[in-house]
Amino acid sequence: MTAMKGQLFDLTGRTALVTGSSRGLGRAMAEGLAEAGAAVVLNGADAGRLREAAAEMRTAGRTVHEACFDVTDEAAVIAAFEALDAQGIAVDILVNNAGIQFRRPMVELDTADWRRVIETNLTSAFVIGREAARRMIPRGRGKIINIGSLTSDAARATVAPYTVAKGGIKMLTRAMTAEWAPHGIQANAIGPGYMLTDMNQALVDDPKFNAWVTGRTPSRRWGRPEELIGTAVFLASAASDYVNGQIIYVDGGMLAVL
Ligand code: GCO
Repeated sequence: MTAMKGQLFDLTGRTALVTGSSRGLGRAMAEGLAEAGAAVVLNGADAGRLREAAAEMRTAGRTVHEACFDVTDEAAVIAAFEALDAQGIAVDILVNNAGIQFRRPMVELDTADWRRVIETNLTSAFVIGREAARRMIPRGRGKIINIGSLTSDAARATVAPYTVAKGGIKMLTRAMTAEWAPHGIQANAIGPGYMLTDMNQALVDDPKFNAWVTGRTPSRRWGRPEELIGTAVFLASAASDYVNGQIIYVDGGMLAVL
């Protein structure tokens, strides 16, 4: 049903599962989706950190559920969805955000580390996307937002598994569109630029890399996690009902300019 004009970005009555949302980009997006009216299911593998984040959001008046699982543990993912089913909690919006970084030149990279990054950053998005879609398809609607990266489109030395995984996220998003758009599901991606997160703290603290990011980015600065919220709410809402298979870069213009 087409939303009335004033309700295009309103997420009231919807529930969003955001993986890796105890902190960083996932936490910022969970806060933003809640601000737009959604109930949120916070996810993390660390029970203490998850509980703390949920308590902070509840104190702010948000409707928050907790789903503690490691995104690479398929059995735990399936059990988490079954637990949500049992509580009558339907995931209307899925944000596949969880991810790790591992910086090492390929000639020094152990295959086990390669596999760990691919499993966490790409395969988990397939598994969790599949579990969400199995429940969205009968409802005839759903929103899936996969979190890519600048490296979905451009490579940087020493982050090969991350780059390959994020390139895969872009194409997985299109594969989801190919199979699930006919069922009323919109699958899109967000490509964050260099954002101020714990994962990037080592880069921020490196004067040379920091100077490269601020010089190479047309906006001449790092991005802030909360700067993803507008795009996340857009892709989670009725405003994007005819947007499918896209990746929207929130990168200060870095990918657009040589
Ligand atoms: C790196 C960074 C990047 C950013 C982001 C850029 O080592 O280059 O971790 O991968 O995190 O993905 O879009």
